[in-house]
Amino acid sequence: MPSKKSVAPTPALTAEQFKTSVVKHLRTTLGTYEEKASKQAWNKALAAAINEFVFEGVSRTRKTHANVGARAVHYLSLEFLMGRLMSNNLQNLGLYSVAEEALKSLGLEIADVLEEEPDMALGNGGLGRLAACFIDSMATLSIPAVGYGIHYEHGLFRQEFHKGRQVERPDQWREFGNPWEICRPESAQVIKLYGYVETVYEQGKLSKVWHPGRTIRAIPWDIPVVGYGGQNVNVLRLWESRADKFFDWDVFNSGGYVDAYSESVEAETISKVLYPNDETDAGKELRLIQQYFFSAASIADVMRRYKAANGEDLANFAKLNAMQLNDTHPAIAIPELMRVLVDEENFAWDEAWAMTRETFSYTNHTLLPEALEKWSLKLIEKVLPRHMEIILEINSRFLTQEVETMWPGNNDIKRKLSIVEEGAEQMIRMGNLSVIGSHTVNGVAQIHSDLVKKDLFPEFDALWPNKFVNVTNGITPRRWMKACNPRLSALIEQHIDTDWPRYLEKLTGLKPLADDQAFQDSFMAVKHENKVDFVKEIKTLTGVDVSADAIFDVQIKRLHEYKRQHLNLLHIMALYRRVLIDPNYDMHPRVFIFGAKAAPGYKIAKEIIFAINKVAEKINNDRRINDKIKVVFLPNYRVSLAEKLIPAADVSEQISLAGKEASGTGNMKLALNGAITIGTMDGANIEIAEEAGSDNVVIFGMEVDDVVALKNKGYHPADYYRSNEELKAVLDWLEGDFFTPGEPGLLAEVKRNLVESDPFMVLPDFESYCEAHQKIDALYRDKKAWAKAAILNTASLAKFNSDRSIQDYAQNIWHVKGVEAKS
Ligand code: AZC
Repeated sequence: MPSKKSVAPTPALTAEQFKTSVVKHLRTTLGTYEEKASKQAWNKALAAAINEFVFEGVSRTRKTHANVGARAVHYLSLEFLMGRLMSNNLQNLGLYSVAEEALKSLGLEIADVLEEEPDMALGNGGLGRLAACFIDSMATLSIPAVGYGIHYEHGLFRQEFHKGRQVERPDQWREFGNPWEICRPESAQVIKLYGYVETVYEQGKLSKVWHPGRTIRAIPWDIPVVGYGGQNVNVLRLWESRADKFFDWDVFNSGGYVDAYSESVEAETISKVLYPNDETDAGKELRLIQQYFFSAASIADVMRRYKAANGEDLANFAKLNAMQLNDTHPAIAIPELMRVLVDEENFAWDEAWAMTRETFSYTNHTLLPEALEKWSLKLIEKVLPRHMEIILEINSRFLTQEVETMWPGNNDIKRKLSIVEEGAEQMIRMGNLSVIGSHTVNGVAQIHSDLVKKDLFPEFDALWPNKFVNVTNGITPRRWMKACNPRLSALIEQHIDTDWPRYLEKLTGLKPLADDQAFQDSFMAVKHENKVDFVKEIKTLTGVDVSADAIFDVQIKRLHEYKRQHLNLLHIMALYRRVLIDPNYDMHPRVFIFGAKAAPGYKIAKEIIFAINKVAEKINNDRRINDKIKVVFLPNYRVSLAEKLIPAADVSEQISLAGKEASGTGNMKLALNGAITIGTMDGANIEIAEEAGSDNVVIFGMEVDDVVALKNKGYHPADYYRSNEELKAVLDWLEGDFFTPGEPGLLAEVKRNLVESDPFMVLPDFESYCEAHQKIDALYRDKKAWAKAAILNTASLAKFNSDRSIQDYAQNIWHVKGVEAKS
């Protein structure tokens, strides 16, 4: 028998004591009482009871880190897609069962109370969720770290479907307050914007003085991040913008009521909304200001803390502070640190530059050209005049010193590597700025990191051969298994140590059980129970009845052409057509489940959502097919919905065009919970196949080299349309009114897009995708083989623990060590 070690020590607290604390908070913090309290009040009272432990942890961790003076990480990210915090905090504190029992004795189901918490959706998708997993892992590994971001009033929009079309509604996550956050007005910062730069010549020295046109206050809100085991509690510090002066009393008193408010309204706009664009450049002045606002506030905060601990001498600043740029969004932090060091701290340029480069590192999350941010030089000059000068200085030194030395006289290379892109309008390339100003640049899966070097930044790689590294993404097993899949967690704990959420490699202990009939049965019974639960969720959300005996085939991610939800749709239509042609068509019943939000301005993505909804409506109501196929598009896909769906998934759709999905992390969550991947050789799918074994994933489609070859040869989608009878039939189907009775042509745009341009090569992969689905069907019908493959997926996924990713960053990029908080 393995020892039943546990990392999460249950605090010496009985359910009875915890109940007393919850009731005390219900009365004294919430001002209500047991007979009258709503579920929401119970939820807040529970949060307050939990916070007694959480905030002690924050103080304990702060004190330890301040005393030790260890090198700390600052994770700068415009997005943190946190989801709900309560269940995670309970799990990480080891208080979950105590809370469950306490609530039971009060006549409450913990699941209902947890359900009251709104998702904290301060992110769009992969990049934002990755940041959330990473801060969980940093806290768990006791790494002194702060996550820095924006305290958006409205997170990612709430999605509704009206007659099958996506409608966006504002997110209101803080409408009734957020029990987890603390405002820290004592650490507020003042941020400058606009204005002009004055050159001053004093005592033989030139210096620059920025006279801002306006100033904004940045107010920090701290959200505790509880590490697993509860000992170490880091914080996520999110900045809110406020007017520097609340409003102008003189204007107010002379009757200008509205004008008096206008400045504060404008200032507060900065942290009003999260840009809902995923992987596309927003290109808006407000977005640039958001980026600068939080970068500048964060740097000022890091400086303040450094000086409080070490005094005015900044000699050790770069030794003690690492700053990670989560994509190029915070890249303006590079010239900001230069500005602070040179203009405010009087450092010589070269010294300041060495410190800056020693401080920053940058993670690239995508190769899509439209996502590589560029800002017009004129815009930066207007909003941040001093930063524009600094960027030009960085660029000129880089080109005339480093590039010229390596490639003397080569203007083509200079043009390519320059931070300034010449053209009708001069643009600032934030990617180039990030590479030049960082000591290390990483991609997020092996293939992606290789492509970053080979295709995106080959000359930079030649110039600095050791700058580019890979850190494969990961997910926190605390949220994505322990908390979201209690049945599976309980089952595996019968066989391996209970500290697996901390040491995920212990899952390999399940491998010998993959062939064991009894374990297979239990494993699949867990999956079935999870599916039964989710059947109810589907009914509530969509009104559609589905059977838990069908295969649950799941595609959940942002809606983007490169992710190819429409390839999934074409296959569904082909299956439907086969069953219509032959009612005895032999297939195991399948439920296709989609969850995806489209950027509000992304037209074709919204058309794809509409097409899936229309096809779903038709299929779900067609008696002829005998419930063999069901299609559901779950509205408002978000972290908390993913937590319910992932444990119930059989098949994981990871079908991006090879070379386009940098990594993917949903692929890891689904595989860890025992779903079989159907996927292309893209992103982390490749590494999942390596770990789980190629027999236990179903790979199809073109690989990166095939894609390049086809592009070079000249890709003509119409050739594929014409030469495959089934493909032609389903595409033509989109044109008539079969799926939109009485309204022909409503779905025609999806067909036109595919037959006329097909930028992500859906059609060439169609046939091989259909074959892959045949394999899935055959495998599922072989119950033993399926169970074995599913178990081996769960047992083999330890590599994708975000603790491992963070250890890689800590060792190879940040050079930091964990420091366990002590009471
Ligand atoms: C995503 C990538 O598309 C996804 O493949 C990756 O897993 C994730 O980042 C985390 O690294 N990218 C984004 O969400 N956004 C941008 C701008 O790349």
